[in-house]
Amino acid sequence: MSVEDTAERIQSMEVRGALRIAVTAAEAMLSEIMGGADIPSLERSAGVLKAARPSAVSLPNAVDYVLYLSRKHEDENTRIKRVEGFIESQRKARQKIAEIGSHLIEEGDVLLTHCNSTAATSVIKAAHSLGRKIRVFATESRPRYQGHLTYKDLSKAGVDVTLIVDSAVNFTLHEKNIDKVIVGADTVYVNGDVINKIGTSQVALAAHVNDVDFMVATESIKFSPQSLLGIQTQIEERDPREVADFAEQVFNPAFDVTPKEHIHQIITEYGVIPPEAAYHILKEHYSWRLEDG
Ligand code: RI2
Repeated sequence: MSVEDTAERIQSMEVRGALRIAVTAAEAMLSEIMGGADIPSLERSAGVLKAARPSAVSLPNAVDYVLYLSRKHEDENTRIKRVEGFIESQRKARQKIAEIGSHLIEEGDVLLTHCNSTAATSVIKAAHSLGRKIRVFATESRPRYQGHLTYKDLSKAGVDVTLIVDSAVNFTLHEKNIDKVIVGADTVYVNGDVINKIGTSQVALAAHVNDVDFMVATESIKFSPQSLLGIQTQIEERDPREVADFAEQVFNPAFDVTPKEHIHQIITEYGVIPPEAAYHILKEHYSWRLEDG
């Protein structure tokens, strides 16, 4: 598929979810490399892909890493191998998160999740496949109802899952004795604050008030090197018609920022870290991006 088509599928959310966006964009760049694209044309493709969605840092991280590898390796076969290796490393990171995260889910746990994070659901499914008896409450996640995907995916895996409307979170937390909240991330800042689907910060606030653990499952590719430079990620505002087609004035932000004070743990492929340790992940694994511009 062409770079333009891939960007369009990401923008329209036909391809969505922070990791899937990143991997799909890297695959589009890989096709270009296989077609013999030179560095200037790869740079152009990277620009088109990065503009598709602004709030998931996994997208520029993946695209820029493919560019970095391409500049570093002139030989086409080596380039292809390295980019394929990078894409494979993302699949492995996901497996590792599921395995590590499953240790945090205990027998009898009642969980709540928001939106549709395949990182979060992979943790839940891994715990379920270990035989833990768990229940999950999943928010619908207006306006695009990604929670329906969560419901279908977890049901299919045999997990006991119940759908709730977004505004039922606070009530459900205490009424259903939720033990833990687990969500995904689109971007993790150097200070440990997390950007995720709109409403996540309200879920975290309610969890904080109800003294419920709040966990974020995320690959390190969603950590923001730009935040080391003090640059904030743009919060995407989407088409008002996603919310209502009759209203003249609609504000439709797709994401919000959950402060680190409301996050207990971040589950990454490198282990479970407190949000404050985001700095170390960035320094160790993403300094190439700052060097490369
Ligand atoms: P995974 C999604 O954004 C949600 O905010 C979700 O929590 C996050 O990406 C991470 O998704 P959108 O694409 O990579 O639905 O864990 O706007 O699947």
